[in-house]
Amino acid sequence: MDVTAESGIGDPRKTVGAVWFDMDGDGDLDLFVANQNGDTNGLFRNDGGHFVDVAREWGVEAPRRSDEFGGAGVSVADFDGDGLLDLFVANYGPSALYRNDHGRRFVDVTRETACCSSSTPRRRRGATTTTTAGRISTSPGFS
Ligand SMILES: [Ca+2]
Ligand SMILES: [Ca+2]
Repeated sequence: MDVTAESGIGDPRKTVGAVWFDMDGDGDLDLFVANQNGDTNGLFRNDGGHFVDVAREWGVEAPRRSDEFGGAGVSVADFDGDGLLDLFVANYGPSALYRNDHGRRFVDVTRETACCSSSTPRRRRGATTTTTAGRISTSPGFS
């Protein structure tokens, strides 16, 4: 039985990425959908089995995008260890990292965390990276 329409998730926007997670800590799974072709993202809060798009209120809508811009993939992790699941959106265009703010909204922390830069840092010639007992260390090379 297809419950897409009656659940509230039925959405005509084009997408390629989605992730289920409990964004507000109420014990049920909510759904983030990364959309394409300049469409805004969707964030469907689970209200007793019916879903309501709260992307704008929660700060992950990403409006005013060009037609070439879109979300390509999403992942969820508690990157700052505060017990709340945060959201990473890989985009065609600059990607975004959203910190979960007390299970009430997301805050775009892409810039302050230096996450997702489109430019690749240049490494000096001869620099080496080693992994010892799970720790990664990089020795400076020569210029
Ligand atoms: Ca929930
Ligand atoms: Ca967190």
